[in-house]
Amino acid sequence: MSTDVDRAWWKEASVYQVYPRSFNDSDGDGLGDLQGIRNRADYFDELGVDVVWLCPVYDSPNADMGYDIRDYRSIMDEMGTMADWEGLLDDVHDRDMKLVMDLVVNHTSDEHAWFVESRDPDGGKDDWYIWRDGGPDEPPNNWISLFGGPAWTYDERREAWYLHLFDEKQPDLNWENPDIREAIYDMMTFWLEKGIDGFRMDAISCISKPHGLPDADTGEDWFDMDLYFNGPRIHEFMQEMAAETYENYDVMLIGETPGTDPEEAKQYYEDGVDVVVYFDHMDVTYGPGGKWSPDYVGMETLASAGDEELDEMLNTMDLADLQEAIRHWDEGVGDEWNCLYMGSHDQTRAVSRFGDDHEYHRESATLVATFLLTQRATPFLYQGDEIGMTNTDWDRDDIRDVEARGQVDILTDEHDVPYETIAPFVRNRSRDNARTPMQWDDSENAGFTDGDPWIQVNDDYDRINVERAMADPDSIFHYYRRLLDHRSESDVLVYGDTAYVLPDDEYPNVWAHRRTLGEDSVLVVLNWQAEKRDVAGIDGVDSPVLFGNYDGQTTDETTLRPYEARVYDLG
Ligand code: TEU
Repeated sequence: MSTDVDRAWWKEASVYQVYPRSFNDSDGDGLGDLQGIRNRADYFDELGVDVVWLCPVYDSPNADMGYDIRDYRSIMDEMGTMADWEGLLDDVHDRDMKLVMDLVVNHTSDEHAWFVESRDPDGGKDDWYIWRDGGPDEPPNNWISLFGGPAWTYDERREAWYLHLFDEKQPDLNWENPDIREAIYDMMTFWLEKGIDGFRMDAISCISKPHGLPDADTGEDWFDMDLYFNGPRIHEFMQEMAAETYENYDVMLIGETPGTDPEEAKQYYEDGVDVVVYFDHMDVTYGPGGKWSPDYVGMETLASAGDEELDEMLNTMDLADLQEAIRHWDEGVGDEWNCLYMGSHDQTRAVSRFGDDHEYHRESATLVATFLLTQRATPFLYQGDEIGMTNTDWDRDDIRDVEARGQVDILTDEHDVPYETIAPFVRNRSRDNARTPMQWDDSENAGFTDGDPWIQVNDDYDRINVERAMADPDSIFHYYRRLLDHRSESDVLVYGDTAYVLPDDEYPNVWAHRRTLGEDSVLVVLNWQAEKRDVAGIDGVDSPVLFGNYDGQTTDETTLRPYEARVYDLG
């Protein structure tokens, strides 16, 4: 084992993301809650993760499921009480794990007391948000929201426009105002003093807005959102935040930084952020039109396509693009560090997106696990991906995601497309797919709740559930558990440098990379397809297999089976 590495606990750690609303309901109201998470605290330990990141549990009217905060210092009623939260923190710490909290400070809810006062012309907080005067028919600039539709809403009470980069119920805070910054830093210190182990900083690259809020460039079918990200004062704010809040605490800082490239990321690292969350590897499955564009495949093609064709259209991926995304960040940040996720509460299910959620469900989910856990990056697991939860179909009325709802409205109302045509988009794009209740067992509602779940349960829960996964030593769950365990013992898997070996034309749909640290070296080969592939020509495939997702593999057998993943020990 080499010790010549720049060690940090948050590099060696694995992070497990909990979406509390959908994790476990203890009181039968159909919504997950803190006590529900506490009841399952041993589960984290059994899986072998080190950090639990909790999506927002603060008081909120839930227009964007907790990302619209009404009160930063209290817990949402449906989730429980501050005492429950403190109990959870203890439960996590008692198991030698750490707790990271979401920090949503680009915006608040429009029901936050600050905004209520800000709307009031005599409220005394008139410049706590981003307001512009003007008639009700003419928004101050051409910006559109990241969720679709205009980024400005006219407020009758104040007779002015306010900016919201996200939903209209999420007004953007005015970070130019030192009072707001101080109020946020106080709030952050409040949580740090409670003993949390880090923040996941939501949309943090959006907090500094360009001077004068100029119009964005547009074309016929595109809109340049670059103006929204990494504004002129971003690093000044980030440095001030570090100095005023977390600098003297041993915490993990995760910056969610849409619109950021590795060069920019390095500046965040200098500011004090430990890892930034990037999206490039998620975009590789979208195709040229992006996530929701109606021009993506053409609605007519979509309407007439069969299931298989649809799946191709909506979930295509070229391994070369995936490699470019990963490599861009790995090489781009140099000696700094990355994190990596294959799913989150904002994404669709990893196995449905990157694998085959039918025939090769287990094989492809474990291949994705192998990919995730063998990169030079802190791995983030999203709840349910460790048992291979899948995307599902959505009736229009069942959609809960504010983004998906907005985009569906735009497509049906402005582009006149029937919902049936868009439904495959919803199955393959909507964030609701990640938010269906955690599938604990095969009892009613997958063991998530005794009441009416707030969002539909995926009906594959009789097959895909925790109880079943834990009872089967070959399950996806146990594969994750073993590989996590392996990674935590392996300096080369955590700190080793990466050499990108494949894909290339000779081995279509095969991924390979090597990790090397001093004398230690491993080779990861992933047969990312339903066909078998002989990989005899790849240097190192005659070495002993350290790890793999098929039973009975032999090292002299160089043909990889469907979605087979192998990690070879090169010595
Ligand atoms: O997401 C920020 C962000 O960049 C989103 O545009 C993200 O790309 C989108 O949700 C993908 O569809 C964060 C949170 O993770 C998300 O859940 C919130 O809705 C959003 O901020 C607003 O707080």
